[in-house]
Amino acid sequence: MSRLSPTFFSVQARGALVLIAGACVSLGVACGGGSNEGAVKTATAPGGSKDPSRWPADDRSMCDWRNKPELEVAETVGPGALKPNIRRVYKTFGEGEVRHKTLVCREVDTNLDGIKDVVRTFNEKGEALHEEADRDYDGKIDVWLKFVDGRIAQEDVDTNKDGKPDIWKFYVNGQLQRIRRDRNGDGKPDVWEIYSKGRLERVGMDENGDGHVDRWDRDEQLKYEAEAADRKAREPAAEADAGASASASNASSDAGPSKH
Ligand SMILES: [Ca+2]
Ligand SMILES: [Ca+2]
Ligand SMILES: [Ca+2]
Repeated sequence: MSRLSPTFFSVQARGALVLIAGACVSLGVACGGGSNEGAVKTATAPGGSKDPSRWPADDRSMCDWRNKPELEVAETVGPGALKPNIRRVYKTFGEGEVRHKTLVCREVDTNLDGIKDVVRTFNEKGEALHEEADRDYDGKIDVWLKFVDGRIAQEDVDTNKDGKPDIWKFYVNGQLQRIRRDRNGDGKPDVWEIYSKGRLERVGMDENGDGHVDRWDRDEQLKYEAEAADRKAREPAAEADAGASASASNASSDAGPSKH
């Protein structure tokens, strides 16, 4: 692969294939082998068009390459596209023997409306740093990814279209550890989910909006209530208890015969 050559309008782009495939999976749309154009049925960002001849001159580039002659820019045509929809920006690092050219930014118009909708940056070692994406193609970024040592560390998602994240996912060694969710749209988390080996272990709820967990998950709560009921059952019986213990299995059997 001539990865580093400025092959303008080249059809071959392995990285693009991977990226496009990823987009197809996450969107649940059929992308096929590239011959079935029109198979991608997605929204069109404002100013964009599904007709390549009407693509805007400004593709809303998110890679910082303009007016930077030291950078090398390559435009390629991805699968299913008739015009270049993938931009790669390369930068040369080092001097002499250690001089090398590296991909520092890649952006793709995944729904082929002429507007770039996902951008990823890379460091000098070629490791992913940051990604931003407009996954619902409304022209606004709704997903932000951060990478540490090239692995996913955090994913922020905007689900209510206010331009700000309301789901924050945290990863350690590439594995999901925590999710914070903002359910009432005040920009602050009120649900905390703790994961272990990728499985949800417990959930904390902030019900009164003070920013602190005041209730842990359902199982936890039921266990606590059962223990409380058990403690109460051991205490001397009070009239008020009859109603509360009615749901308990032993309530009806000893209530009837002894009293009447
Ligand atoms: Ca697009
Ligand atoms: Ca969006
Ligand atoms: Ca939001």
